[in-house]
Amino acid sequence: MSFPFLPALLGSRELRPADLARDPASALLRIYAWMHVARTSDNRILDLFRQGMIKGTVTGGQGNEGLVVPLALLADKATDVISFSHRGYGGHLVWSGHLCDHLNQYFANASSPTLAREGNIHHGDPAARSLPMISHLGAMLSNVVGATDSQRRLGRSAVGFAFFGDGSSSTGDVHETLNLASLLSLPILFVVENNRYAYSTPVAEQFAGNAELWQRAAGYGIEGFALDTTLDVAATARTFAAAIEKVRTTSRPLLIEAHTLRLRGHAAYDTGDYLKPGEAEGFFARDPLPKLRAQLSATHGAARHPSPHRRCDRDAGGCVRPRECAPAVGTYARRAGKSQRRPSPQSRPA
Ligand SMILES: Cc1ncc(C[n+]2csc(CCOP(=O)(O)OP(=O)(O)O)c2C)c(N)n1
Ligand SMILES: [Mg+2]
Repeated sequence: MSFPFLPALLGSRELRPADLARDPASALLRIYAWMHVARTSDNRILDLFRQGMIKGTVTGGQGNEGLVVPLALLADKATDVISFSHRGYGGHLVWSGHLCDHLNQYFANASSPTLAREGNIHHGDPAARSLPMISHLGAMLSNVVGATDSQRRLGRSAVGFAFFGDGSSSTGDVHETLNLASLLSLPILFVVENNRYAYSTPVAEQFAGNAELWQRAAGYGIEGFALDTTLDVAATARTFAAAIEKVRTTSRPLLIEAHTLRLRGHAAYDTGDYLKPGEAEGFFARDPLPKLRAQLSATHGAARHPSPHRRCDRDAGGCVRPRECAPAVGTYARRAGKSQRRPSPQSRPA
């Protein structure tokens, strides 16, 4: 299948710490572009679900882009290992493939990354060390530990990225894996996506005495800290860059409690009727995307560039206009026709 070219603004999937120091405005524009395309397409996926075109359900990453996008851009995609949670759609876009690959996945089309065996967010890119997420919360963490250990034994300076939610943090798998990673001194960045809810259960009903999850790090003999990813995307990216560097060089695990948002509730069916009056409005007021847009508009407007939002939308138009040939983008596309394609039962010899 022939996919349209990626818009120019999405030409790079990489972000080096030096980019943030040398040219912060264009580094931020790159982060914004990926956050924007993640938000726009996540919203579109929700619309398509409501039109009955997607089966099962969809768990959106709206509100979580300021967390997953900078981390996915900063990771070394040639060696690192990652397993996104069900809020990691923006991270999948950065790590693997073309937007159309991901839409094929939601539509369960035959040419989807999982060859239509799985739907929605339950996929990854194993050949590129993005381990496919499964429903069983907490279960992916030990896989990240195993795959990262394997990379290190092969002499590669890999870091593992393990994402899990505030609710998932209560599973036994999470505790076992944090303990083992510390014992074996493995370079894993454990990221708790604390959006303050698990389904309709608020954190106050999940942990005794308003526990701060990052403080659990001490119990495993590792470092930890909390970070609000909704405030200042540039500061978040700089903090993540330093954290990744530390984990890579010390080979010690690190636990980050990342405060984040779940703007569209748990899943497509969530009406939010359990929220207190005004609570949803409070979430939207903390949304990092409009704040980053305003910040960049001020910078780029002053430099007589089109506003980043308009530039993003203009470029993203290329995503929906078919072109003649498929460019080599992303890892799925590079492997197309090789390991990803298997004969259908009908075409197999009897
Ligand atoms: C071990 C396990 N228990 C329960 C579920 C059902 N379940 C799916 S998502 C979810 C809520 C998870 O909350 P959290 O970890 O905070 O992530 P969030 O959805 O808020 O991003 C639950 C309970 C599951 N998939 N796996
Ligand atoms: Mg949660």
